[in-house]
Amino acid sequence: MSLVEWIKLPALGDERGSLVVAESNINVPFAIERIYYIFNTQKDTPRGFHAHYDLKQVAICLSGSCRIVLDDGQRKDEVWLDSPTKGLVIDTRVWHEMHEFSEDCILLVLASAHYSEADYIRDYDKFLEVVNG
Ligand code: T46
Repeated sequence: MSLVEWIKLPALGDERGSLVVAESNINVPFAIERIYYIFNTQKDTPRGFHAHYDLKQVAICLSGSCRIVLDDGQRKDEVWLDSPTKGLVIDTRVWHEMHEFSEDCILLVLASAHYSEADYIRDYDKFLEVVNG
């Protein structure tokens, strides 16, 4: 089974432009406690390289594109985030990496909890121990 799960973010459009709605427990599968966004990135400088114990997230590329690697310790998937109408679920205990940011990339992340460094697993061997025992 694929690790890739998208949420529905249809553009409500008219002649004035497009509007997208993300709502807690409606099209976002958790209550949103925090948002953050990443920009001014560099193509050859990847980010991420961690998993979270409890945090659930949805990542949306508002502008530009980047490639996301998802890894649950058994399977690995890769997807391109390249549209403000595509929301990628990053589940708990999934190692994730963001690569190949385009110059204009703005990556918005909706998160299920406030920031806590204690929730990060930043070492890949430790991650494998946590998920595979
Ligand atoms: C994730 C991916 C998709 C804070 O102080 N508060 C925050 O809410 C966040 C998200 C970060 N920070 C600090 C921690 C670091 O000193 O900002 C700095 C950069 O964070 P980090 O190196 O973790 O950034 P990324 O891009 O590797 O990872 C981020 C999120 O941290 C992470 O939860 O899943 O984006």
